[in-house]
This record gives sequence, structure tokens and C-alpha cells, in this order.
Amino acid sequence: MIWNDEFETLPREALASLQLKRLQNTLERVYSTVPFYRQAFDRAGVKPEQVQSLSDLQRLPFTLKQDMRDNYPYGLFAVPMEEIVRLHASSGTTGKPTVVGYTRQDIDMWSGLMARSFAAAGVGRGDIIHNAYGYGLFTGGLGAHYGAEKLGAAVIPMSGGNTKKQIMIMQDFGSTVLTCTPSYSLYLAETAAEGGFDIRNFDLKVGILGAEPWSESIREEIEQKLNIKAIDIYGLSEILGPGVAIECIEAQNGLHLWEDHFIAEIIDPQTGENLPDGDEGELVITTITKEGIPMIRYRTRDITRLISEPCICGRSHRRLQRMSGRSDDMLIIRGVNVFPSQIESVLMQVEGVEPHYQLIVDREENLDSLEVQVEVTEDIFSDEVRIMQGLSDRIRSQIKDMLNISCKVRLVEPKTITRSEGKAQRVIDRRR
Ligand code: DLL
Repeated sequence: MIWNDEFETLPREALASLQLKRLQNTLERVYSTVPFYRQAFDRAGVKPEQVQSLSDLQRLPFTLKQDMRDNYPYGLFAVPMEEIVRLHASSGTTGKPTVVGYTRQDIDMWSGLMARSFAAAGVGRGDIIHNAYGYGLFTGGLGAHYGAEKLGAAVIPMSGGNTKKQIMIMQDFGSTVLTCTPSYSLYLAETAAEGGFDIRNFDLKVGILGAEPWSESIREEIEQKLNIKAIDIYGLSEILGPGVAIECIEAQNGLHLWEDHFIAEIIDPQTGENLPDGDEGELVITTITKEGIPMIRYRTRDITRLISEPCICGRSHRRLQRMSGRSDDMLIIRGVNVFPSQIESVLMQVEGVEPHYQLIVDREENLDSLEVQVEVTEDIFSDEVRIMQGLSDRIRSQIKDMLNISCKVRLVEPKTITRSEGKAQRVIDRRR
């Protein structure tokens, strides 16, 4: 279902002129209210009024996560605190978090985009949304919650954790929609099975899953294990939270980025140059309707490409290809670049392997080493050593053949790799 027909199917030309008008307004506003942007634009020698076309945006400098840290906590806000009604923060692994503030209008816009995203995934009134994204500083819980209310669906504010209880509620309340990370959806399925329930027979029909990279093979695994359609949703706190882009249920192929609110560019992460349409690179986003903390050319570090071909659903907004990963999560193993999601794809094609794995990166004698730890089914684990050995050799050689990476493979007992209630930690980098 299309939530906002007028905007979601706007012809490309009209969409571009709307973007330009909104971009110009945003640039004027940040230039006069945020010293960081004024200085950055001055250094680049560009005044807001000189941005006369969408491609002029490329003359402006990027904004980095570090810029948010340097201006911690409120330095990039474009409105006085009296107008801010909500604060969120993204944790980050080191140092201070990055803080984002929303005005009342921002919350309205966000809820609208989340409602639009739910609708694109085939969710509507009458649905019961089991929201297991964490509530708190993380944007997932409240972002999905407000969107669900705006949509008019019934939302269960579960948050993460207490997994056994989640199963009971999901079954008793007849939840039809599950919102959580892809890894947590598998944990829920596993916990249900342990308790003697078949989650496949619950009322669930769709999962709106995101906040971490996942491969097409994991999607198949989830769809099969939970008997749902698994829809990929993308977002990040610096830009909004969930609801920046989502797959439509019709195509389930590429995530529509809501271009009436965001301008996307794809750049070469090394040189910062803009890449031609359709090339894979780092996603850069500019917000054009946000009040609290507008972002100009924010480098997301997420690697994807833009799909310009029209979609069968009728929406005119371009799509992002499923994220391959983050440029800062890319592993360089003896000179070969690889994303954890690529290793995941290979693993998931091997029979007997469970969708739970961890990658341990280390340095041995000045060379990078990679150990792939992956769970195998109970049957295989109790088999003879010879069979286990054969399986790990097979995995190692498939990784070598498909990704050209040499690694060690360690098969581990079912349920030994830590389960996550939010974002899964797939990589342990001991070099840091
Ligand atoms: O993860 C917002 C969100 C919540 C999105 C719920 C979707 C669902 P942050 O915690 O700021 O915000 O993390 C943002 O997570 O830059 C990506 O690297 C990663 N990410 C988010 N969604 C996806 C996805 C939320 N669908 C960071 N596929 C982003 C791959 C994703 N990576």
C-alpha cells in the first residue's frame, strides 16, 4: 500500500525540483544558525545562494562523525533548545556518543516516514506490531513505535531482552509484524523452538528487519525459519533513525530511499569523488527537511549503490542496494578486502551450518589472520572427528575459492556463540 501517493510517486523531474528548493532552504538555514557549517562553507568558498542546481551540492564539504564528536553534544543543532522535544544518541564503540535532537516537526516527519515505510512493507491498520527494537537512546524502538501509531496499527512496546517472554506475548497477542534486528529474529525463532513452540505457526506474516548488515542468504534462512516475509529497513541516527529507506513488499529488491526528504550521493570512499550512477561506493546523505540537526553531505560509511531503474511498485524514489557493510568494518586480510557479509553468504550455502558465526581477526607474525567460528547442527557436532574435519576443510576451501581469503575455520557447538538482542557483533578484531 502506498501511504502518501502524492509524494511517493512524484515524477522524477518534480522530485528533483522539490529537492532543490528544500536543499536551498536548508543551506540558508544552517549557514545562518550553525557556526560549524558557516565556517565549512566559507572555507570551501561557497555561499548558500550559489547552490543553483542539485549537482552544486558537490561543491560543499562532507560532514563526518568526527565533526559531531568535535561539536559534542549540541554544537550542530540549528534551533534553540526550547524547540527540541527529543534527544537520541548513537553509542559508537569508542569515545563520546553522537547526539541528535528532534523538533516537534522532526518527530512528525520521522513518524510519517516510518508509517510510510511500514505501509511499503504491506503493514497497515489491524496489524499488531511486536516491536523488539531497543527503546532508549537507540533510535530503533521509539522510531518504529511512533511510526506504528501514526500508521494506526497496534504496537506492542517490547524492546529487547527477556526473550522467553517475547515468545509468549507474540503468541498470545497474535502479533502479525515483527520489528527487530535480523540476528534477533533468529534468536527468537531458536528460543521458541527450545520452549517447544513452532514460531512458523504463529500469526507473524512480516518482519521489518534492519540496523545491521545481513545477507540475502540470511534472509532466506529467516523467511524459512519464521515463515514470514523479511523486509530490509535502513536508517541511522545521524540522519533520522529507522525509516530512511526500506524495501517494498512488491519487489523486495532494493530499498526505496525517501528522496523528498533526503538527497543521496555515492562516493569513492578513498578519494571522496562522486561516482557515476549505479556504481558501488559510500553513501552520502543530505537531509532537506530536518530542523533540529540538519546534515549536509554526511558520510555514512555504508557501502551500497543506487538503483535508478523504475520499480514495479510504482514508487518513483530510487533504491539502495542492500548494504554490503560499512567501509570501517571491511576486513583487509593479507591484502584482500572482504566484508563480513560476504563471508556470511558463503557460510550460509554450506549444509549443516547454522546462521551464527563470528570472525576473529588478529595479527600473527606481522600478518593478518582470520579465524571463522561457526556453529554447526547438533547432528554434525556429535559426528566423528573425520566428518567435522571434512566440513571445516570444505568451508575453508569455499571461502578461498569465492573470496580469495585464507582463513582458519573452527566449528563450534550449537548455541555457543553469544546471541544478541540488538546488533550482532560478528567481528572481533584483536589487532585493535
Ligand atoms: O541502526 C537505526 C535503525 C534502527 C535502522 C532500526 C533500522 C532499524 P544507528 O544505531 O545509528 O541507527 O546505526 C546506523 O547501522 O550506518 C549502518 O551501518 C547500520 N544499518 C542500519 N540499518 C541497516 C541495514 C540504526 N538495513 C548504522 N543494513 C548504519 C545494513 C544497516 N546496515
